[in-house]
Amino acid sequence: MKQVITQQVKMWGFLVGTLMSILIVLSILSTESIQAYKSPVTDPKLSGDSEWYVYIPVINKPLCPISGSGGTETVEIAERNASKIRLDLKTRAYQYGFSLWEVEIYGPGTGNLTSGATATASSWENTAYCIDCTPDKAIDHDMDTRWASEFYEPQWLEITLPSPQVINRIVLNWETAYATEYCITTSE
Ligand SMILES: [Ca+2]
Repeated sequence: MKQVITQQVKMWGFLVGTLMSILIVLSILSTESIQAYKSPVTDPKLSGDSEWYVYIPVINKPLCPISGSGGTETVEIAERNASKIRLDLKTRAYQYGFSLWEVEIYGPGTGNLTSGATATASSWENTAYCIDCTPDKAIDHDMDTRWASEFYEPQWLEITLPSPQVINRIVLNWETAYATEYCITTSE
């Protein structure tokens, strides 16, 4: 009997411990996600203005969800090294696809970093309404050309810079077919 009670105590102790660990991890992730979008943090490693510093790791997780309103949208993000920038487009404003005239990526004090970049996407439109609206049209520095997806959701667009860069701002120039909700993920 004593052995059975001991086993049950161990089992419940394990379950409670596991549940608490999950809750702690979820709490940390939620807090950091909000901070990354609402309150950009400068990585002190990059500032070089102090010999001593507390290391703050740049957590590279999705900025999500972001509510879109179309037109030109500027998304300020915490400084981080990135060579890939991915847009996960969740919901459409209209029954057509998603479409972007241009995606601009900036770092502190830099111009648009997409020169020499490449782009891929989940799909693109090639119809009489939008001929060869391929992903590269979103980074060709031409506001008269655009990438457009096929007419379903979700979709994604991924941009690869020629080399990792410090970035802190992404500007989306939407055609009429914008995303009402999307996420941005960066990686080195
Ligand atoms: Ca363009």
